[in-house]
Amino acid sequence: MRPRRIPAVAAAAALGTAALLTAAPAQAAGSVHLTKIYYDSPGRDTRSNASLDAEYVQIRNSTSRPVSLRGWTLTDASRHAYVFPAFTLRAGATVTVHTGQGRNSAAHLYQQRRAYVWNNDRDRATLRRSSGAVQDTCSYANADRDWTSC
Ligand SMILES: [Ca+2]
Ligand SMILES: [Ca+2]
Repeated sequence: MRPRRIPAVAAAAALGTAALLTAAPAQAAGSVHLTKIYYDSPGRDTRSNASLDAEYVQIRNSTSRPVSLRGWTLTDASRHAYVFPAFTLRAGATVTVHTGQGRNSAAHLYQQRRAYVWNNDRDRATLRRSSGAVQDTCSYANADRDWTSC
């Protein structure tokens, strides 16, 4: 046994093994995940920038640490891809990714598109890490509604 482990063992003995085990779930890491897709922006779809920006996806960081989204991607079922710029999503924060054009801030990112990306009837959002690994997905198939929770 390495000397470094001795304090941990001593701490476990002091707290009691049960206390140590039950403490683990309370530290559940949380995740960065999709929470909402507003896929049919209010009113007629005129492709105005205001209408494009009223179409959006929200992503939340429920972990206790900031997460860099740089190089992450958000794609639809037709593989239109948005690549995140240098951006850090703070712990507990939500970022809204608008379809149209605008100026990025701590809470709002813009895909800078001139056309809609989230279909009004059905689509699927996939959030991938910079490694390409799938972080989360959110699908919908309901033209009677304008948005979905994920
Ligand atoms: Ca609409
Ligand atoms: Ca689409």
